[in-house]
Amino acid sequence: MLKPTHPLNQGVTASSTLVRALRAQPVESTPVWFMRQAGRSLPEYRALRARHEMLEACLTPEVAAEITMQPVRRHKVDAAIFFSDIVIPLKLAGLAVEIRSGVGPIIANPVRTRKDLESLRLLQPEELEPITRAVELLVSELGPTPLIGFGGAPFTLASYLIEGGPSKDLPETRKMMRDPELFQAVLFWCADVTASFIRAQVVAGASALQVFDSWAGKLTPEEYRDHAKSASRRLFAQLEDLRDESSNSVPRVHFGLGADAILEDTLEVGATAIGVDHTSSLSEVGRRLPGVALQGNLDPEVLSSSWDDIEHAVGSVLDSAKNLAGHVFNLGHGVPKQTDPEVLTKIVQLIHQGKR
Ligand code: 1CP
Repeated sequence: MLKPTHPLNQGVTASSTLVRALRAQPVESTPVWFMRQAGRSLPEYRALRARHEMLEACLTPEVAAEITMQPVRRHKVDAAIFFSDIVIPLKLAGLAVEIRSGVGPIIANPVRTRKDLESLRLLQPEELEPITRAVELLVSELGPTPLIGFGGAPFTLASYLIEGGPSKDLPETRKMMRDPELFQAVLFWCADVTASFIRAQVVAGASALQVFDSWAGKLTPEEYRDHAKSASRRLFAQLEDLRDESSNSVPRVHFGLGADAILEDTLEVGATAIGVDHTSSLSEVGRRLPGVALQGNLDPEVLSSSWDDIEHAVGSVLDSAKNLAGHVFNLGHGVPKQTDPEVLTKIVQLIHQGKR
């Protein structure tokens, strides 16, 4: 159960366009936010990060809250996404994690054997305090703007844990899939620590949550169903009781990159709304998943085109979304770091004006 001070419970964010659109309720204008809106493309982010290492920034509540606020202030997006990273639960659970600039997360002792698995432990509530504190600071500053809590899907998080860092082909992960029992136990552990991480954000005040399965598309649909799906179900099962005081669930978005073939599966595991990347068509996904709110799906590459082309591409996304039960405008994946921040601000204005 949520605390009584939760903004979704108090009705402060329940009437926001984000929460209503994710609940497939009518909205006066399409809500918009951008995956990876915090960071990278913003000069004010780079200035702050010059003084704080990535992990330190994530785990210092005032800094994490400030970085989360930056795109809200600048672009006037309809939601904030908590500034953190999918590997933070690993760090909080005592693993030696580093986030190397320009590379990504590095895990000093990758988990590859039963013995490695036995060395892992679950999170203690007090270990989540930096997260709770940052979210508390944020929700009081955000007022009516909802905060989205997030975490990595078990498969995506496990790929970092097993590989020890970013990897294109996931060779060690694929090797472990040949020991399905061990693979499942590793994914279940990832599901459990991520569930604690996401729950902490929602209980402290986030009004919606999103699970990122960025590497789901590296699996065939059969591999996903055989090796990854049950762990995602286990994660969502630990989030299903998060409800507001009217017993409405906290919206649960599931985003998979390159996941067109398994969108039904990503809903079935316990999501209430689906994030769609730019390789799928919103209108077609809408027909496949009737009644479900969708989020997406402007191709991030378009952001470096001329404004005329961007306007046209935004219009196409809105057209494709017009018969959906609910639509939250977003990119098909994260904001590329060379993006001109002005362009994002103008897209928000364009969508709020409802122009095509
Ligand atoms: O809007 C935001 O930026 C919110 C914060 C956020 C989120 C939602 C960060 C900060 N990371 C994430 C999620 C995340 N992290 C995902 C899922 C979403 C996605 O696919 O983009 C993944 C796969 C990661 C892992 C990760 N962390 C990578 C990718 C590495 C790879 O395999 O290619 C990287 C580069 C990081 C570091 C990171 N996390 C966040 C930032 C701003 C950075 C860059 C830090 C730096 O170099 O300065």
